[in-house]
Amino acid sequence: MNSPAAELRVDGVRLLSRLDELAARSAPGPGVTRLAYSAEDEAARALVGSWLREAGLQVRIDTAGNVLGTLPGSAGLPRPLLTGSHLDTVVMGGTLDGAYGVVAAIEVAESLRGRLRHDLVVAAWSNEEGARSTPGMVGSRAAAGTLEPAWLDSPDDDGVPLRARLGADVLTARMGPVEAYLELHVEQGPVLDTAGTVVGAVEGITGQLVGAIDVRSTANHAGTTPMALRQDALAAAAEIVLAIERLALDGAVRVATCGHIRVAPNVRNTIPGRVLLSVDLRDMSDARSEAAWSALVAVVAAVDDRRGTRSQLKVVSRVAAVDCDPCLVALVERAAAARGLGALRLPSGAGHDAQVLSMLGPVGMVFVPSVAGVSHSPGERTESAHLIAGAQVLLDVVAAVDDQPRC
Ligand code: HGY
Ligand code: MN
Ligand code: MN
Repeated sequence: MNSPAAELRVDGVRLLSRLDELAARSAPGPGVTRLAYSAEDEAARALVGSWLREAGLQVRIDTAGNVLGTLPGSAGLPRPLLTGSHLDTVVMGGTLDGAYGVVAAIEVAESLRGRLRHDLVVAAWSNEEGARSTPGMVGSRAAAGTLEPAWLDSPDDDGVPLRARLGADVLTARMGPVEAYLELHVEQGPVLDTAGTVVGAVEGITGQLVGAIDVRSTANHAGTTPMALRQDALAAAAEIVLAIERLALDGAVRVATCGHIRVAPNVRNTIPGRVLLSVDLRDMSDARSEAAWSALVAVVAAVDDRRGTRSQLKVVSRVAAVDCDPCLVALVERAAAARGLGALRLPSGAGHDAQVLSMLGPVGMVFVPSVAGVSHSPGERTESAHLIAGAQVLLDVVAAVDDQPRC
């Protein structure tokens, strides 16, 4: 790069107004609901595509639904710099999770146009959140070449397989190696906000084991069936939900959650005959997540014995914990200091496309504080000054890696 990044500034006003524009691409209701492959998701991706073109990038949508903008570099180097995040949200999520990293990446491309030796690719990864009980990080996994073909044919909550949403050649979305992947994201936890520190230099990203439990029995009449003759699938599931929580409370795994439940036939006067539960286990040690899952399998077997239910458990997806590249962690700290911003090293308790993209090259993440640590909720919020500061740090890190790819 032929000029110090110090003189370069992102357009903070445009960054904030674009976040508001994206927030409006949502289904009705509290917060932002922009599920992968929904009309709202399509609208957001079209908007981002127009912003990328406005910034002078060549735009394409790959076979996994990733929106990719490319800014050619001056030196014809083999491996591009890659930055971005995702546009899809959870149900009733916030305005920043994912969208912030995409909008900031466009600002970075706008500011660095004509100044980079490397090509710069800006990405909006598809289906990071795992909408409708699909495995998450679908777009980035396709890019990294780690999308499991079997996932393409398993129906989601609406009975639609990924293959029907993405087409047959989704596996051709695989990308080549990159010089570095950098992602800017709100922390989604309380660490930076509690410490009063603006920038997080992410050291590592948590591993995840996502499971599904199908608890089956025989539905029966709620009025005539004596308690001793019941096989209540929901009462059994309630024990299992508490056992999931207990795994984390007893320290077997960092966090454990059942966030999604479906009951059949789900009517007041019928003893439930079937319950589907989700399991979300997270830890920086993949071995601990696996051991916690094995412990849960044993608990479910004991519940089945006692209650006469019949449960089936399966691992839906796994994503390994990854360490961010130490050079990039140090660069984030240096870029923050150069802007007079405090920085803190911390792990990410949330999963991110970056952990999947570590297959393509070194990854780094920049966090900014989430007020009260709230995320995946309409209450998700970050101070405007912090949003702009984070984008500035991302710009500086991209410029620094372009100058000096290896520390
Ligand atoms: O679940 C996660 O951590 C991310 O928001 N997909
Ligand atoms: Mn999320
Ligand atoms: Mn996210």
